[in-house]
Amino acid sequence: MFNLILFGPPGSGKGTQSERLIAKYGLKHLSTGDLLRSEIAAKTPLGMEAKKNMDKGQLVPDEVVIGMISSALEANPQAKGFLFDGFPRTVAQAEALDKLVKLKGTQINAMISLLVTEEELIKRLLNRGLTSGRSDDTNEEVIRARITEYKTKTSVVADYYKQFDKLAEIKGEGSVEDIFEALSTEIETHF
Ligand code: B4P
Repeated sequence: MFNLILFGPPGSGKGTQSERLIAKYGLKHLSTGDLLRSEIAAKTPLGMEAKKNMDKGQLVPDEVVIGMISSALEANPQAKGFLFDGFPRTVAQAEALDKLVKLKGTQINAMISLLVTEEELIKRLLNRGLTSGRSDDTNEEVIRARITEYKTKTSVVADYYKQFDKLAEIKGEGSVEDIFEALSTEIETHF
């Protein structure tokens, strides 16, 4: 199995690049943001509770997202590998993921982090908010809160993988195609 984490702040291109990477490498895409938005669309109790955090730009509680990832891993026994997008976002989530993949007899092969300036992130997210219908993309205050959550709780997750020599960093600004090429080159060094 080949398991990859695509990492970066909100708006860094994780979702955009994930779509291309799963098509190229045949990995199963697991995006906690997408899973949460499906729960919201289906108006489940989990979704309604998560929406309160998401609308304020806050992270959803660890136990909720860890439970979702655990179920998704169980539901895909035939997958030849997973691309984790937007997960893990805290050290507790990273530790839980390590245990979950170990139970499956596998491991995380690499984390690739997309580096993008704050100014560019805000521009991209406000721009997406014009068409996405996402309530967390339309208000600059909420976008700034998401970036603050990233700086205080999520950025340390990169250090967690760095200690195991699994972290690579890629410039996330430039054309989507060029970033995809740089990601592909990096991924292929881990096969
Ligand atoms: P996510 O759905 O993960 O949202 P995101 O980080 O904002 O999106 P992403 O980074 O994938 O967007 P992309 O760059 O592709 O999370 C939403 C919320 O869910 C979180 O705030 C949190 O509340 C909750 N949540 C999710 N996972 C959680 C977890 N593990 N724990 C706790 N809470 C969790 O796209 C951004 C825009 O940039 C797009 O419009 C795109 O077209 C554009 N773009 C992409 N690449 C570009 C490029 N190279 N140049 C110009 N524009 C580009």
